[in-house]
Amino acid sequence: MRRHWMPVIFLLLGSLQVLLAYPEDDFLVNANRKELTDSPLFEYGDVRKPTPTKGLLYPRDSETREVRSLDGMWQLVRSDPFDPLQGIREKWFIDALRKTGREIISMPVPASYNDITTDNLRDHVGTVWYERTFFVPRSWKAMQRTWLRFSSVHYAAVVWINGRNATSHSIGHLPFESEISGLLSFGGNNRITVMCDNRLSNRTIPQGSVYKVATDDGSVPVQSYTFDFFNYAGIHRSVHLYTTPLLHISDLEVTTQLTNEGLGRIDYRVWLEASKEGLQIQPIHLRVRLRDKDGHVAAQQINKAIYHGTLLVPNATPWWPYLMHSDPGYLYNLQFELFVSSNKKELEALQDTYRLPVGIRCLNWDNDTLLLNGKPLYMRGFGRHEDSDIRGKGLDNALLARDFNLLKWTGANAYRTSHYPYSEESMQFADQHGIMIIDECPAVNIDIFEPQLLENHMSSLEQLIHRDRNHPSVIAWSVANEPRSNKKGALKYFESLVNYVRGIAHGRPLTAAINANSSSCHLAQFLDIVGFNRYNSWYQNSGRTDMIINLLTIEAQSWRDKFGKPVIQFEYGGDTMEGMHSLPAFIWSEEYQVDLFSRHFKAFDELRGRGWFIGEFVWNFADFRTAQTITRVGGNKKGVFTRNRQPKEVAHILRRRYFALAKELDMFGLPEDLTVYISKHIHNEL
Ligand code: GCB
Repeated sequence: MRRHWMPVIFLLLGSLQVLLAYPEDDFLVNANRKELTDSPLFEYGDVRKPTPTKGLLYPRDSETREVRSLDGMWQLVRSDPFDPLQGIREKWFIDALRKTGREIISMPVPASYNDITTDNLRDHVGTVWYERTFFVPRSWKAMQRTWLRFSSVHYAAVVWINGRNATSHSIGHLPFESEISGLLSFGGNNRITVMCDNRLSNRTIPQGSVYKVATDDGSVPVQSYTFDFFNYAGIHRSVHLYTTPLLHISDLEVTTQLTNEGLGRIDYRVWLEASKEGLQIQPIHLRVRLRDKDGHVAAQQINKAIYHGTLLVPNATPWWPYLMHSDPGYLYNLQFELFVSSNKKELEALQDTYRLPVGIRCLNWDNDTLLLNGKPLYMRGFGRHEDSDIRGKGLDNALLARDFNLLKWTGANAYRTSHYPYSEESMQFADQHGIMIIDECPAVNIDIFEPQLLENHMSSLEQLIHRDRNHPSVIAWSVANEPRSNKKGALKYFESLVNYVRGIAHGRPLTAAINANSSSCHLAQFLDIVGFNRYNSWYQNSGRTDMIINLLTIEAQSWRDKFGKPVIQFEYGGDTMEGMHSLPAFIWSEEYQVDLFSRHFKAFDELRGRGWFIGEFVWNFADFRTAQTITRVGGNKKGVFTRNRQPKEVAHILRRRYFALAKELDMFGLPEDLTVYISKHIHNEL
């Protein structure tokens, strides 16, 4: 009898816990913009540091691990926008969602849910519930642990397996995982239920607010936010099940160095984790083997009960960015093997294997420049978005491959993950193709600086750095995009934030994309690289491309004079309707975009000569969806490519510049199709 009641009590306690962990008041705040004009000065001494995340290695199969995807068609029901937690109170997770009697919608994973249906799911505010079933093989029960890993759910998620709470997470675009061995039916069918909440508040990263509006059909909650991209939501990236042995490698950290003589150095650290049963297993040896692209062992080490060390690699092949070397993106394979004691030979009882792609390179910076493998970098690239028709922010490998082909076609060597962490698959692609990444956390347009926000902001950076620290492509962390850094509250806030991030930055400089002025910004002083966003001849002096060069060079110089650090322009551009032409140029026309870019190029060349200007980033790579406003025609049209990834006229001009820079800086030959035959006199000119 007592046994019979146990699961019920457990479930009741479980849902109470979830409800308590869900502060409803945080979301339904009044969006009175007057309240947001400046924030009170908080004392940050008491801000709790976020608990560091654990694990999170990208799921890879090996001799000792299996990976299964839970991607595919799931089922979705939406909650009443005015009662987003009804499903928790009524325990929708206990049984199949169809038992709720609500409309069931077929929903692909990964994808944003917003643009899949034909109704107002697009603008839904609050929670939706996802569900699917899956089999777990019987063989997984013995001597294994099973983990459930989400690569990203936006914004917050609570997860149940077979009606029992498995995990929860908030902050979109970041992975989370949990062991679910104790919740599964091995050899049977299992049900996974996910509640996903898209509401943004003053404390979420990024911020937003939910308020009520009176419509013809009664009042409805509406999400407002100041950032300029659509707040897509849902299970945005892949969901995996994976197994590990009872004692396994749970985390890895590598840093690399390279000497002038070509000696590579890899410092590594390994974390192990054991289940209760695994505690009896005695790890004895760790073998770390570095293999080159052809599979030859380039270095190795066997440690007895020591889980950190250094590999030296004579004549290492360095990791170079695209168009800085003829073989960019060179990756080794670093294999970690854990052996346990056995009566047999010492390396016979293999317990766990994990392989990590590693690029050997060194990154340094000073007050003038950023150096990769001893060479000063000049970054030519883009701000981007994960955004496409129908899928929204859902991972799409076809789109990813197309985007990288276009990046390389333009001759770009870098991009910023504006304004949130991009998929792990895209980070792996960047490593492989030699594209440098300015890795940005999701703190876009933050405005009201308060301690709880700071804690979440710290956590978003901790999770980002933890996820991406082993990628050679990551050359800087961006701590924010366009925070209201001229406000009083920003000073203490960013001092605390940057102090915290310095301790975990893992050998990368800190930067941010700032739109305050150099005279009033409270953030730039804490950074290693000053990045600014400025829309000359667009938001300022619209229609006047003849005012760019002076204003831009004066502004860049002012950042330099005040902070004495390398400077990058992270955003410039103008909205352009594909196919709209005007001679002379008129704003929104393709000619205007060309003219605006060309004037910027001239200013950049002037600034490059001054020795501390180290990068130019276009806004944006492609057109993207935004909230509905009268300044956006179907979205933001500042793309060099359309949302469908076809070039506007300016793409061809930008390509000529980026390849000209590759030729000038790294002596790369120009692609043959950069120009078309015009006449025998001008064929070879750029
Ligand atoms: C900015 C923002 C970016 C916007 C862009 C624009 O400063 O950083 O998110 O999309 O301006 O086009 O207005």
